[in-house]
Amino acid sequence: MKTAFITGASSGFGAAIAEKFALGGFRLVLLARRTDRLQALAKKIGTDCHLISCDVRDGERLREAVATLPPDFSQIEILINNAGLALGLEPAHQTLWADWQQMIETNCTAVAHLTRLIAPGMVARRRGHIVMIGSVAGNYAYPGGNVYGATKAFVGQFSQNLRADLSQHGIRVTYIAPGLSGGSEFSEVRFHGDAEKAAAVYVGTEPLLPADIAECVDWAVRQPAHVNINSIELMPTCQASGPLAVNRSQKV
Ligand code: NDP
Ligand code: 8X3
Repeated sequence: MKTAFITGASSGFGAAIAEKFALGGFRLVLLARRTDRLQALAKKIGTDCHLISCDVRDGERLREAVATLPPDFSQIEILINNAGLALGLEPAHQTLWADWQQMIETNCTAVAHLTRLIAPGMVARRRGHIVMIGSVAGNYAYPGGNVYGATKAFVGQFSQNLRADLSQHGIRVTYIAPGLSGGSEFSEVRFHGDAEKAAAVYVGTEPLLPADIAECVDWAVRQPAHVNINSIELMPTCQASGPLAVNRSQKV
């Protein structure tokens, strides 16, 4: 039975990926801060799960959690770097510095750290697949995307550079960049718990859902071992990238 390690499994994409993988017969390591959510998910999906309550920004705790994986869960075949967040949609000069820091620590530093902790075992076994959840925000600029988009661009470039190092060891790396997605806590987190503002993001749209992202991840990891899906970008049909804009209304 293969073991998959999924970060951010307490909600949204991570929980949907866990459900999909459980159907596929994976053994799961599920990580998030909210233990009660992880426990409820493990009960629902009914597969073998090892739960890790951890803030990924706590480097010492992360190291300890990986070092003390029970023997049945210690040979990670698939790592899903999914835990992440956006905070704020203000223009760059009006954002909270603490929000920028939290996004960089969660979306960049912790992703790099966990990958650094898990990759050596994959290399030693010559088996493994690292899946990164990025965002269209890392591929296209939009007002208010500032540091969030930049953290996801980091994830995209990190994925490519990992492949450059790890392909010779038989390790696969896939970068998945979803667009507008509902059915998760993403927007509520982004707007610091303002449910009305969060709901407004999806008005008049039919966004992607966590199950759509789980479907892509599942497809990518089920390819034969000689096939590496480098990247997938998906958007809901109602979304498209906008044109380059020239602001002619201001004199500088
Ligand atoms: P959710 O807010 O529903 O899920 C985020 C998950 O990340 C939660 O399980 C949360 O768990 C976990 N998490 C956040 N911070 C930490 C932390 N410091 N330590 C441990 N776990 C943490 O959002 P989504 O499912 O929508 O987002 C998942 C990923 O997809 C993110 O990386 C996001 O940037 C990306 N994404 C989202 C899109 C969207 O529109 N929804 C589109 C494109 C990409 P807990 O709070 O319990 O710790
Ligand atoms: C989430 C998608 O467009 O809100 O990463 O940045 S978007």
